[in-house]
Amino acid sequence: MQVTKAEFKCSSEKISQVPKDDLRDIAFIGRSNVGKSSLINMLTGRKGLAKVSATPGKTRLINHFCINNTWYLVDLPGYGYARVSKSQRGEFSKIILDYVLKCEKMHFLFVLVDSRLEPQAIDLRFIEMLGENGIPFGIIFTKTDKLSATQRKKSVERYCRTLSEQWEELPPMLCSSSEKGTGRDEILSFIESCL
Ligand SMILES: Nc1nc2c(ncn2[C@@H]2O[C@H](COP(=O)(O)OP(=O)(O)OP(=O)(O)O)[C@@H](O)[C@H]2O)c(=O)[nH]1
Ligand SMILES: [Mg+2]
Repeated sequence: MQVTKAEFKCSSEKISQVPKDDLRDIAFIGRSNVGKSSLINMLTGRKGLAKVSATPGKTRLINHFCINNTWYLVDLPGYGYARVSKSQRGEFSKIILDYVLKCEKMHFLFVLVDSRLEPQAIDLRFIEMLGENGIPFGIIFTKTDKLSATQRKKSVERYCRTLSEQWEELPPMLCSSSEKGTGRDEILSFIESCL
């Protein structure tokens, strides 16, 4: 798929505010700082479209970016960083859970994980929650420019082994580097097949 047009549509504090059209959402979630916003910029070829920061917790709202006037890329706040307030039970904020579990626009979710790290407990809990709720998702390994080809392969294999302990069938998995543009064609083709 070619991205011919990418524009910011809106930021929503809650799911009642997301666009009320029938375009479908492809969303990115993952730990704060994993590279969700950077990946949106890389895929759209628009550097400043989604706000990137070296400080975790940059994205706080549900951000819709309209692609080719036909679907949305959605940038979500990260989990695992901001201290959870008393009113927010559990480790995933209400805004994330509402969007992922209740928003009807949500068509497919990519869980981004840092390719350099061993499987993180919080990501595994999030993935388990998706499985229990039948949410369609795939995994994208980010920041692969920081690894050699061998290290990257080992990292993906390690993730597969960990997930195999719980899952009979593994989710789709893709690799990316927003720095180098790696994975762009594969991710866009995958999204095209989803839509
Ligand atoms: N080397 C490298 N750095 C990256 C890559 N993607 C993101 N980064 C860096 O990682 C940091 C976080 O990137 P963001 O895209 O803001 O991460 P995020 O997941 O949107 O973070 P929150 O909005 O805080 O949840 C920034 O300093 C980016 O420059 C990548 O592919 N390679
Ligand atoms: Mg972000």
